[in-house]
Amino acid sequence: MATQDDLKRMAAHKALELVPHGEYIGVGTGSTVKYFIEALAASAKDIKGAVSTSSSTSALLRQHGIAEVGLNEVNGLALYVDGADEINHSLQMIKGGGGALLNEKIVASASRQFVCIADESKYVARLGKFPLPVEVIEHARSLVSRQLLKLGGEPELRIGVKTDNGHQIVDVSGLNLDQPMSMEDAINHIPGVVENGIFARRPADVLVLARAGGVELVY
Ligand code: ABF
Repeated sequence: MATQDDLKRMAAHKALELVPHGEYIGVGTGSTVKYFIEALAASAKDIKGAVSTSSSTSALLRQHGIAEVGLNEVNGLALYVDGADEINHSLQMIKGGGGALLNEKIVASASRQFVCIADESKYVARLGKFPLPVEVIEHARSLVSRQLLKLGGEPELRIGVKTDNGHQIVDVSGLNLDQPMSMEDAINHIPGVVENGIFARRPADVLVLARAGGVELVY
């Protein structure tokens, strides 16, 4: 019986087939991405370098001898590989459980192809069971939380967490995400919100989905 970790590893390995030679790629954050970095390091893929999305991913790249480059040093990226907390059948996602949503959305926006790697538990018909991470400026946190309540959410501060960019995160339950693009825009228009974890304006281009029966590419 395949464990969730086995499935994450299967998706990560399959994603290697989509990595072009001789290009810069973006690399996301999380445990599925950790398996991707390990597989990339063990493969013969000769990428030019990787743009990281978090200090934890930078440490993994360093540990595996994969050259890291800054986003300002490249003119766009061929490919971005990252996990998700939830992904729907339109390949729109909730991300940010790992706290790296701002850098992930930045690097995803710079990439020509977004490859999401996930086990079947992340593949959902409707987004929103996973509480939505929202990155906020600390001194505006209460103001933002009141606005999120008006949108139907129940915000909860992620205690003791500061993002790599020095902000706080509130995790918002109970939002209706049936119109994910509208909600993504509405939340980002609240003064004090830095970014939110709805990836609907820039969804994934392909999902590498690992199930017990095997791995499939979903477009
Ligand atoms: C990351 O992937 C985050 O956006 C998301 O929280 C995470 C999923 O983590 P894991 O791969 O560990 O399930 O990009």
